[in-house]
Amino acid sequence: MSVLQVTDLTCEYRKNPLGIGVRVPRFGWRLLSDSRGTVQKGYRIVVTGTDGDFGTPVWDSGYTESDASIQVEFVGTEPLHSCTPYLYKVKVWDAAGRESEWSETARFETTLLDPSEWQASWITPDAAGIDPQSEASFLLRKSFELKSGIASARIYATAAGLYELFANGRRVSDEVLSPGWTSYRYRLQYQTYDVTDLLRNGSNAIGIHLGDGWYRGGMGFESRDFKYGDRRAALLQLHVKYEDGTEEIIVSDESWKCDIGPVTYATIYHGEKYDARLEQDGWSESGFQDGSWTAAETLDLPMDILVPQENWPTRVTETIRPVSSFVTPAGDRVLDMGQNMVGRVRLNVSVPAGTKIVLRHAEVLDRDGNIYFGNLRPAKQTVEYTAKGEGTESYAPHFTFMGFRYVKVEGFPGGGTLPLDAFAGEVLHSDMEPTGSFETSDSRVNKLQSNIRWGQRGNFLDVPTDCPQRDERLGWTGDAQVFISTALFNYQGAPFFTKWLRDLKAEQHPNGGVPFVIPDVAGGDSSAAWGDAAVICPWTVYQYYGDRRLLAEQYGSMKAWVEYIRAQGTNEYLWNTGFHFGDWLGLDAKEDSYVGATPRELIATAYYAYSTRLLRQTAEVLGHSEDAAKYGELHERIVQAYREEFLTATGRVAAPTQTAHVLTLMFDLADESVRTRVAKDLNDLVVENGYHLTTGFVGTPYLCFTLSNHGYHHTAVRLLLQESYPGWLYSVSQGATTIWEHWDSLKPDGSFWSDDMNSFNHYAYGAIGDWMYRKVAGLDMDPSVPAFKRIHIEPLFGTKALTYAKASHLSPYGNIESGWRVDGDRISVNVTVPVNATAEVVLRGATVAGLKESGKLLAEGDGILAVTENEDGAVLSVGSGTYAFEYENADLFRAGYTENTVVSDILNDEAATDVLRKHLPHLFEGPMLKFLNTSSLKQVEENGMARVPAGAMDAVLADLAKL
Ligand code: RAM
Repeated sequence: MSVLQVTDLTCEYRKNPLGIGVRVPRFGWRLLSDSRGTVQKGYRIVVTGTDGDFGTPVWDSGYTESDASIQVEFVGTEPLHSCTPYLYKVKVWDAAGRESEWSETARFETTLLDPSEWQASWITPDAAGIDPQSEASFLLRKSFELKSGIASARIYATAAGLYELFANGRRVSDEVLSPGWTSYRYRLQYQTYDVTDLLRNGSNAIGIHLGDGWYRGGMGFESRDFKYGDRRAALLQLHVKYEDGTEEIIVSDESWKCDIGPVTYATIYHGEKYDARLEQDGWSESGFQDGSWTAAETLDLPMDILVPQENWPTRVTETIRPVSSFVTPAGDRVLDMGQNMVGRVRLNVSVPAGTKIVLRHAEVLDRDGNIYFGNLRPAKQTVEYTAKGEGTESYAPHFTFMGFRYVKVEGFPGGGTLPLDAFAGEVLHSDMEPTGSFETSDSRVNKLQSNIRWGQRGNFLDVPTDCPQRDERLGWTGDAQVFISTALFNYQGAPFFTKWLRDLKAEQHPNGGVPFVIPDVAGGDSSAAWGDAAVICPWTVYQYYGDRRLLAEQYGSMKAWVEYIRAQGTNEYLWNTGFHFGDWLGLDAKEDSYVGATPRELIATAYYAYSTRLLRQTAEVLGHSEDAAKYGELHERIVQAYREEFLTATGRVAAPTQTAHVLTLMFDLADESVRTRVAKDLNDLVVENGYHLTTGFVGTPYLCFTLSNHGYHHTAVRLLLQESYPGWLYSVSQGATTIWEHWDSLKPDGSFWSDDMNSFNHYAYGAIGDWMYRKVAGLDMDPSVPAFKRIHIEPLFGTKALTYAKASHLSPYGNIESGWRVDGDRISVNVTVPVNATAEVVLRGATVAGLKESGKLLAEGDGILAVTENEDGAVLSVGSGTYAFEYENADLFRAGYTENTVVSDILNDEAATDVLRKHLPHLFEGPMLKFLNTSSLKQVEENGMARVPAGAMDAVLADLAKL
């Protein structure tokens, strides 16, 4: 029997979600098939109410001829009700005429679809009883009676602050740092919890533990101390449904009782103090005596900002043990987690009452081996725990998080090294599904990939932040924009960016300008390459997930940003006014400057062109044809203005920087006739710099792409593999476990970049990951068809330095794999294409006649839809399935030296240097090579001073060709 199976049902990207807040949810599923080339021809989806009777559905699509298996919108015969569970199932037919079984039944549940359904009030301790300005956490509780026959119970809750929820003495959920961080002035998420199993008939109690968090803890660098509000508060509504069909609703109101909690201090930047002696046993249980507690008072906080949870919740996603403990030269007792991580340390201790254990978190040790706090700026990230002295106590901070690898421990009984089993690192971040893997034959590159992922984990704690440790941890738009594409390869990020982009839209200025950070706690106006996040991020989410709805939602915001730029200055086609961060942290910056040498107006205009192009494409996708034409024309004029201002007619880029060349090529700003020249100039800039980059935040993400796209993939790979400063592997060689903010955060001599801005966990330069997936492993998308429905596989191979690379990406349609290996002259390429997708596979250097698949000579059929050959190699169109291609090509992995190769390039390669030395030994005597360093071999031959004997250069070239 053949297999065609429907799996992985999702509703709004989630499996069996609670708390669906939209009236038209979108469904998706994946398909399994035991034969190649399977495409869905039609589907049927049936959604039914709680009775589970699919015979009386709220929506039965019937057989629907369509290949859509993602983003399928609900079109029920009746609207969805609030707070109601629904069941659904799917079956499909494929083009070969097969019909699948029904999928397993999945469920989703709606939340409060109408804001008027909120009956609860915002509550906080009565100011007469508890000082609202107290730094201590608050406990809020309510006990109540329930009848027997509870069928289901849900809590909808949130806080102005951070909260932990308890029912009858138990934590209701493993989610932490709820309700997360949004632009609270406009939007505040509430959470939905299933508490059916925690409640019982008779007496019950609910407790809320309330802290300040992002809301009131003071955010922003340079002591901005930004607070959203003056008083914390909680909001809760419990819906209990009984088997007899009745319902009871319990809400937060003045009947609640309040007290001070055991957290005596907590803020995001500075850490937490906790006194376990202040714990009150049973405080969230019904029998607890709360007679001495203070009443709650209601606060008039807005209700119209409430939105159901949009992002993945934050959770402990991994627990790591310290790898060692040691005493530093300064005498500190320090733990090494072995990994720069973000989260918290859990203590498991048995110590006398009143023992105070202090944990101070830091990222690095200085060159003397002492723990280094300098780069944290004012952020203390210190945790103080005072024990109650009753057996083993387990504690981890409640309302904060730290970015650290090392922990200085004070007050721990005994001396010398610390018992490792008393400490565990709890890694916290938005609990996104991992969707990517990347590996090569070079373990240093694999470490880089690991560092990129850790950088993402640490800085995707509900908001895409620049860094997780110093007094910043902010949603810098530029950083998010450069990294989003890499991020979406590695993790499922649609809900994460949907939430953040809605915040961006909410906080966009009336003139279309975009604040530097979202949520905006820093003020500041718009900068090129930062504000462009408004356009680039929704477009990227659309490309990865086909999320047209997000694109439609953000369209106004995208357009407002482009119109904002257009309104700047006096020339509507150039952006040459205002403040810009420029090529932030570029290495060609002037002494004592953060801003790289590439002119800011060049960057601003290049991004203006790029955003306008994406806006035009968005208008096309959304069917706004007038806008598409309008922005198409605007784009052309910007490109024209760019050429006039920043390019000579013969293709010289006005600014001789790597970044200027990169943007010119990546955003298609040069006329075709001069592109080759721009690319060659860029390659020369890199080669002349000894295969080192000089790019900052703006140029770095695209540097290798532009080289690879224009025939210099060899150079790109050598940049990747460059171990000496500056380059990606420099930090790896220095033992980094995350990506650094500066190429030389830690200098070769062991000293640090200045304390004023030096993060060891900054994902921006991790943007290289995108290129690693697409160009090194060759796993790419066809940009004209979103969500990887049409895949593009084209490994570029590169140099002999890498002998294999492989990547996978779990796309909406299923897992994609692309991997290659070279063994002598034999090249094998393995490809997996998910069902209902197709791929174009370009096998560089292959001929159709010499190509085998799974051991057999290539022929159309069995998934292989079409085969052609061009100057690059064999080009195949394939359907779903797994393919093992094999061919031989002796030249592909040659270093590719020619008479145009520059001497410095030869000198960077030991084997090539030997060739030159063998045939032209005299060049190595005296300073001759210093004269010839930037000359090509041809120029050397022509240079009389070099005294190259007749025929010698031919011998050099012949030998080089063998490398
Ligand atoms: C710093 C951070 C951040 C960057 C801004 C401009 O605060 O490095 O990453 O985007 O500056």
